[in-house]
Amino acid sequence: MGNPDVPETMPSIVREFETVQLGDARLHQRVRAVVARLSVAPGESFPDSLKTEAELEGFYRLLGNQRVSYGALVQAHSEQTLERMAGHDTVRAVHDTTAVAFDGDGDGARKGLGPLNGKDTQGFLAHATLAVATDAINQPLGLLGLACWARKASALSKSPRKKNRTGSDYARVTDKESTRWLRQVEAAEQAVGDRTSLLHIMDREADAYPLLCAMVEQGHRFVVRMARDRNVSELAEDEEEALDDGARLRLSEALVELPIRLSREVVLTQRRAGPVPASKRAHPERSERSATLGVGARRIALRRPYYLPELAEELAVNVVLVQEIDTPAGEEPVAWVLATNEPVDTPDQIAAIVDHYRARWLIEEFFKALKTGCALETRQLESFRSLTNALALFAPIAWQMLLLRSLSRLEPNAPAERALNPTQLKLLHQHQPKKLPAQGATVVDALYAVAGLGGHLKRNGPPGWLTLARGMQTLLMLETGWNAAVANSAKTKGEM
Ligand SMILES: [Mn+2]
Repeated sequence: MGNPDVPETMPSIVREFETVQLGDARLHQRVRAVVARLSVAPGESFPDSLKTEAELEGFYRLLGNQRVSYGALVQAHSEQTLERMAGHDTVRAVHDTTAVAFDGDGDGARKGLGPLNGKDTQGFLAHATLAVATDAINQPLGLLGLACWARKASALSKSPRKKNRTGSDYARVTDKESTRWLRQVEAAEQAVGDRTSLLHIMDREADAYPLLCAMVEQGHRFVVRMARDRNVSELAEDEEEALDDGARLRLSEALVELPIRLSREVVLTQRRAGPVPASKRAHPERSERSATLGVGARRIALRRPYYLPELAEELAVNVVLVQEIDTPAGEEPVAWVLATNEPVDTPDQIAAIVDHYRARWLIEEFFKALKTGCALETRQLESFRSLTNALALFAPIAWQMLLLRSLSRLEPNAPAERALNPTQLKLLHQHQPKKLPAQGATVVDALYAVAGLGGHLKRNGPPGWLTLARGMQTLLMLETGWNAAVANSAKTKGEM
């Protein structure tokens, strides 16, 4: 029934941890018990969702345990992600970094955290790789990787020395954050092997010559948004070699008067301004609007920066220019320059590049689900180890909420059975009969019914992560109770 790519029911979170490897049977048992409890209450604080003192005590001990690491916890979830990728020819690996921030004052410094880009905040950075299907609904399949780190206090970019640093100075730094992109690309490729072809999607942070070079050389497929107006060369007609001097120019010059090969109508989502001026420039505030995008593409050679003499002198890539046409007054026009090693010969191929990049928003949503829905940033945990362990435990729960919302947005008329299991639908119908009819309910009905359980009012527009998480919590509690009751009655009656 339905699309074979989409699971018939929401999978059980507990399954994500069945394969967790911590080298200690009692720890395994503990992790599974904790996850079973947390999936019932993703938006609650720990003390509310873990009822007894002993459980709470044990939970903090678990998260701070030297033998529990977020890597091992995420590994188990990633193995399930790999299984969900079966049967997909190409899966996007969407990479991005998010800052997990905590107020610097109040509870005092947490162990192992570092400065972030805001004032009075401490925290850590999480770099995630989310698998996203190339099907009609961009189904999120789960995490393929997660890396967390805290900056050292000296890394704060306020010092004039760092501000005036040149490209060649930076090239000599060996442990810079940008190397995480390639490390995670290689880790994902290795984990996936040849069962599926990965296509790596990255935003402007990933516009680094060494990374692009490595992906081209190793044959890893990518679509990366470019941040810099690089030096480029025209390529000779028949060969992958740049023409001699004289043909050198800036990328922006090479894209002037690029013929528009296709145009697309898209809805641009609302975006709120970022917390600091720098991010306001990079991500200006905007309200939701529909836009016409004109798209052109060409092949060109990127020139190696002078401070990286050990790398290839030039790098042939395809460049796709996406530009908004007739932008309304007062709005910043959309303009993306995407670099890719995917073909751009036909309008369909060019359109595919735009679709791949637009699927990137799912990782932003995943981070929102993780941080807002699971109320991660307010949890009272005291160290880098316990906070990153909590993040890893919540990752599959956030993924599950993302799956429900993605289905509702992108295939609103799909039957509700595609997003929720039969028990959940039965219970939702009992508790929200007007929102979820017994027959013919859609995934949108299911979304509003779940959000309704979380206190959401339809006149307030689409539900946010918080109400959705609260509704999901109630539904999972109802389901757990229902399952317990069924198991109990089966026992007494000696049947089923
Ligand atoms: Mn980013």
